[in-house]
Amino acid sequence: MALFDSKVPCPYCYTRINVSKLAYRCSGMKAAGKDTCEPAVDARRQDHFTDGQPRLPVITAPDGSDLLGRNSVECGTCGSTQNFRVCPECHHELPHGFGPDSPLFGLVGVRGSGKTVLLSALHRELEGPVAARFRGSVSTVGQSKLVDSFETWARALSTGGSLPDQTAAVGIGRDAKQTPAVYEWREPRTVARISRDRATVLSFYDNAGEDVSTQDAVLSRAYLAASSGMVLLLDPFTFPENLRRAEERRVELPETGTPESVLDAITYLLRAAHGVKQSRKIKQPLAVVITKIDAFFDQIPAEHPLRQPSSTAPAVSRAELQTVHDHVALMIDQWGGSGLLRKLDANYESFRLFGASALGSEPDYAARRAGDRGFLPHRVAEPVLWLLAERGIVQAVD
Ligand SMILES: Nc1nc2c(ncn2[C@@H]2O[C@H](COP(=O)(O)OP(=O)(O)O)[C@@H](O)[C@H]2O)c(=O)[nH]1
Ligand SMILES: [Mg+2]
Ligand SMILES: [Zn+2]
Ligand SMILES: [Zn+2]
Repeated sequence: MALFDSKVPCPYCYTRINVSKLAYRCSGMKAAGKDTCEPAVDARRQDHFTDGQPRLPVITAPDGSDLLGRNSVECGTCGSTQNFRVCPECHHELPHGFGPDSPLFGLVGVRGSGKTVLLSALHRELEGPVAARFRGSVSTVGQSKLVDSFETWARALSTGGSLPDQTAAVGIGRDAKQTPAVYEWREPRTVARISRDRATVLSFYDNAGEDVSTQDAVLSRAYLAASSGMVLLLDPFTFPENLRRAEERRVELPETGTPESVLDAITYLLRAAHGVKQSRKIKQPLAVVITKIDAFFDQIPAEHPLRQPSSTAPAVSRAELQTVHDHVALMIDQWGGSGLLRKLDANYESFRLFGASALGSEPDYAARRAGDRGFLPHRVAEPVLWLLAERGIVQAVD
């Protein structure tokens, strides 16, 4: 069946893989009278993620290549039959619901745009309020140092701790390739009266888009090519009319260019990744998020949805999306970003503007500490929910 021959990107290495030709890692549940398989360093994991942890072997054919199949293959050494599906390229275990119709959504932003703090906030929101709101479940897949780091940041920020250190974060990204944080979104659905679970995969790696002009670009390009929708973070302080406010508040501005040049770089990569001609618009939906919106609350009426907490209704409201989009467009225009708006219009078939605050209030930028109010994420999940609604995965109402 064509469906089973379709190629879907691996959420860990972004290689397009055939879902009916997966590799399998031995579960170690040996059959009676057989030899036992022993854990060893997996060269593919080592290559892709600098992960040298010994693991049970991936099952190979007599010629030494990985034995591939749609359903679990038997381990020739120990006879185990219930083995784990792994990506034939990077050997990472695949999410339970990974299949031919698994869309993958990602997030990019330049250095300083607020990725680490926002992803830490998103981690909390997805597993808590969002899962409850949509009566679904959101879970992380496998062990991930990155997910552990989100939990550590969230805890530290809640208790008045320091903000992430830029240089350290960049160092980790450069020397060791991190495993992305992968979430599986499952929602009970009823299709033709048969209820089945459908899974959507969210794959985030913390330095995606940090440096669109250097070596990171290779991974960024694969990531952009693999994604069926993207969240792009933009730092409001980097708009021409806000530079003064940035200076007054002692916001440290990394030299990453204007929001317009950031969008140009991402558009260029997206066009290349998806092979979109200059005369056509990019089809993949783009959620453009103005981060740190708390620092601009004075420009939003108190009763506006942008200042209100997220809805608790189990559906996305199109009217609210539009109200938020319109107000953010107005702000961007006043900040000297009309060129950015025109570029979005010219290059994207479907884009939406959002405002979010990971911290909920302004930090002491120079001292790198969260404010007294701590860590109160505000509307960080909305962009992801919109992408899910665009794919019909969560309900949208007028
Ligand atoms: N006002 C405000 N500032 C933020 C917020 N999130 C991050 N920041 C600021 O932006 C800086 C960079 O954030 P970070 O998450 O490390 O950005 P990254 O380089 O993209 O990972 C932080 O040190 C804070 O000064 C927020 O929600 N509100
Ligand atoms: Mg960071
Ligand atoms: Zn892979
Ligand atoms: Zn075995």
